[in-house]
Amino acid sequence: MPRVTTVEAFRLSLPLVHAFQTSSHRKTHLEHILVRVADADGAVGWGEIASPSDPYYCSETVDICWLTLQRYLAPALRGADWDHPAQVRALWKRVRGHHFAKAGLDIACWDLWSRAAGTPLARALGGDRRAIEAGVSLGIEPTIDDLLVQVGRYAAEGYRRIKLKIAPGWDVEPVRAVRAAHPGLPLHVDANGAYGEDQSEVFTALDRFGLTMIEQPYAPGALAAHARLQARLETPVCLDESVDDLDQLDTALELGAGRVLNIKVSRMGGLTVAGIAHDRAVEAGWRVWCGGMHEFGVGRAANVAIAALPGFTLPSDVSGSDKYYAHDVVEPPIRATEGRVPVPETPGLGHEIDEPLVRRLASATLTV
Ligand code: OSB
Ligand code: MG
Repeated sequence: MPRVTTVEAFRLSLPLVHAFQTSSHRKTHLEHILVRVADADGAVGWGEIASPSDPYYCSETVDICWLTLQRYLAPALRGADWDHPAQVRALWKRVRGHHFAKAGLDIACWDLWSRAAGTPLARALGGDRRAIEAGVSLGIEPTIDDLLVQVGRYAAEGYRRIKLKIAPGWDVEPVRAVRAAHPGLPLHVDANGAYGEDQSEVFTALDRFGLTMIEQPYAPGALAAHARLQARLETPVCLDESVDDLDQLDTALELGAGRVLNIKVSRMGGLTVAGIAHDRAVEAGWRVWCGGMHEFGVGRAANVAIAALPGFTLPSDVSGSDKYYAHDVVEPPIRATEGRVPVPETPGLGHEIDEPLVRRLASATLTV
C-alpha cells in the first residue's frame, strides 16, 4: 500500500521553439509545475501541472495551482493510505474545481504505483495500443503565407491531422487557403470559445471545407447553443472548455451539444477521470481524442498513456516534444515518426525525468 510521505513541486519555465498565438493570447515561454511524490520505501512518481499562466483558457492559473497544491492537495495526499491510484481523487473531493493541480498529483500517483508494479502506465490504465496517432495544433500566424509554411512543414513530417486555431478575423480565409493547398489533409479548427451565437454564419461557411470537426466554437457554458449549432451542421462539433467534469459531460451528451469530445487529462483533473470520461462518451456514441496543454515531457507522457485506450480513434494533440521545446525535461524526449508516437513498454510513464535539470531550472520549489 503506497503512502506518500513527501510531495515536492518545482516551478519551471521553458522557451517555445515557435511563438504560439490563440484567439486570446501569444506565448513565447511556458511555465508549468512538476510534482514529485515519494513513499516510505523510496518509490518515486512524477506529475505535471500544465495550467496556463493567464486566465484566458480557464481561471486556474499557475499561481493559483501552486497555492492550492501547497495548502490543500499535497497535505491531503501526504500520509493517506490507498491501494490503487484510482482512489486518490477521493482524498481531495471536498476541494471544488482546481482540476489542473489535481491532475498533477493524480499523474504522479499513477506513475508511482505503475512503476512499483513494473507495469507501463498505458497498460495500467487499460490501453492496448502500441503507438498512438498524433496531430498538431497550429496557432494564429501573422499572415496566411506564414500559416501555409507551418502546415506544409508538419504535413511533410507525416502528422495525421492538422488543427488550426481560429478567431474572428482569422477563420474562413485561412481555412480556404489551407484546404486549397492540401485537399485531402485531415483538418480541423479550434475557436477556443471566441464566437457568439450571433456570429454563427462563420460556421455555416466552414461547414463546406470537409473539416473533421469544429472545436469549441462558443463559450464554455453555452451548451444549448452548441446543441443548436450541431443540429444544423454536417461537421461534428467538438467540446473542449465546456467539459470540465463528468456532470458537464452528462449534460452535453444528453443535449447533443456535439459529437466529439477533446479529453484533456489536465482539464478533467487527472487520468482516472479522463478514463471515465472516455468510457461514457464512447458509450454515448461520441468520438474522442486526447487534447494537450503544450505539456513538458512528464504531462506529454501521461497523455500518450491515456491515448492508448481503445476509444481514442481520432488523432491526438500529442505531437513530439520537439514541436514545442528544444530541450525537454525527460529522457528520451517524446518523438513522433510518420505521425505516430510509440507507447512505452517500460514501467510507469516510461520516460526518465532529468531531475538535476528540473532542480537547476526551478524558479521556486516547495516541499510538503
Ligand atoms: O484549446 O486545445 C486547446 C493549448 C493551450 C490551451 C488550449 C489549447 C491548446 C492547444 C495545444 O491546442 C495542443 C497541444 O498541446 O499540442
Ligand atoms: Mg481546444
